Amino acid sequence: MKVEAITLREIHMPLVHFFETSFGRTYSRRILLVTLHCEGVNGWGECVAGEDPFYTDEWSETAWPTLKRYLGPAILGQELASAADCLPLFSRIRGHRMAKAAVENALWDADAKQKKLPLWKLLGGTRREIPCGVSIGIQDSVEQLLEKIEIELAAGYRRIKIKVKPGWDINVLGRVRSRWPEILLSCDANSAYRLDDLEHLRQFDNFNLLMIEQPLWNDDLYYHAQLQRQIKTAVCLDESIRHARDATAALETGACRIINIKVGRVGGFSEARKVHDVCHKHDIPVWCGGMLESGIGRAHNIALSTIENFRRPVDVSSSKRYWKEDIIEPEVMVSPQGFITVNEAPGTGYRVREDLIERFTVRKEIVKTGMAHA
Ligand code: OSB
Ligand code: MG
Repeated sequence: MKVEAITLREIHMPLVHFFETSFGRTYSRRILLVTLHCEGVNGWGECVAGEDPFYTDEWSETAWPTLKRYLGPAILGQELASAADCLPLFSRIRGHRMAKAAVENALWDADAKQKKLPLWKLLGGTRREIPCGVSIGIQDSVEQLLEKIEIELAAGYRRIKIKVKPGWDINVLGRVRSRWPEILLSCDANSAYRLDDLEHLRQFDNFNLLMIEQPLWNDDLYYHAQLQRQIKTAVCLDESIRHARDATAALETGACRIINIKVGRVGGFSEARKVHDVCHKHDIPVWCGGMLESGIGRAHNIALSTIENFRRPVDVSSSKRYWKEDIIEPEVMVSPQGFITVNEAPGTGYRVREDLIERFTVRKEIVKTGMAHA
């Protein structure tokens, strides 16, 4: 596989409904797309960095120059036997895992297309049916949240996760649980609490939650280990897990009992697999998180979720929950039983709608080697 040219694009896509977490509200996404032009095949990747440096330090404006000046030139013109061959070429570049993942995942996509294999098989997946959950943001009122949950349960989703923060937590969980005592329910704090809040966090144990995701600092393992020893609810780490070494440290110190894998957060499919394998070895279940992706990133999350130890419902839900029109065809659909089914089609199994992408594009640049220019 040889990358002859790279198209970088920024597209704007308004969300059907705003999404609010403990760090803020998003109405519209700015998404960076990477297209690798490889000897007649195009590999597509999505950079999941946010509009602001609130979830991680990476954001849209750091990803663009990192891709253009470092990651793109590092792979252009190189003969790559497999997608993972980009890793040593990126090793000098510190951090910027979401930008790296966009490129590595696009290479996997190109490789799968060239080999005429489904991406999920190339990744070593075995599952054909992926159980899906939804992540529901903070709403203007509890009544609105209950209404949303009702809609998602009726649509078949198998797990409800709600976003929490101080002032939107115990009261809200109480209302949800009294209405639905039996559903699989979890919550995500996106680092909204401190260990001083221990007595408050203990109250989460009253709601039979599947987990509490990232209660403390975004970069912490140590205090999560202290917290996990003192609460019954399983802690799930999201932000804190940047790579397989973090996963090992988290599991060996008891900082969590479950891990959310986001392929962008850990720097691409290769590292996501390693995190998966570490967890599998420790008999710790994982599930695939979401970053309000367009269909391109969503299709990659689906492929990843077919791997064996993805044993909890994933935050990958139907395109129509996010977008009026998605940039892939068919759009992602979830069955009335709450599953996404993967098929045998080569690549992701979804066609990229370049016409629509062109309409959504606000900036575009082609990166080529100096030689290709001459
Ligand atoms: O913490 O899981 C998170 C979205 C943006 C940033 C962080 C998170 C999320 C979600 C959304 O929970 C999941 C989805 O894509 O539906
Ligand atoms: Mg999270």
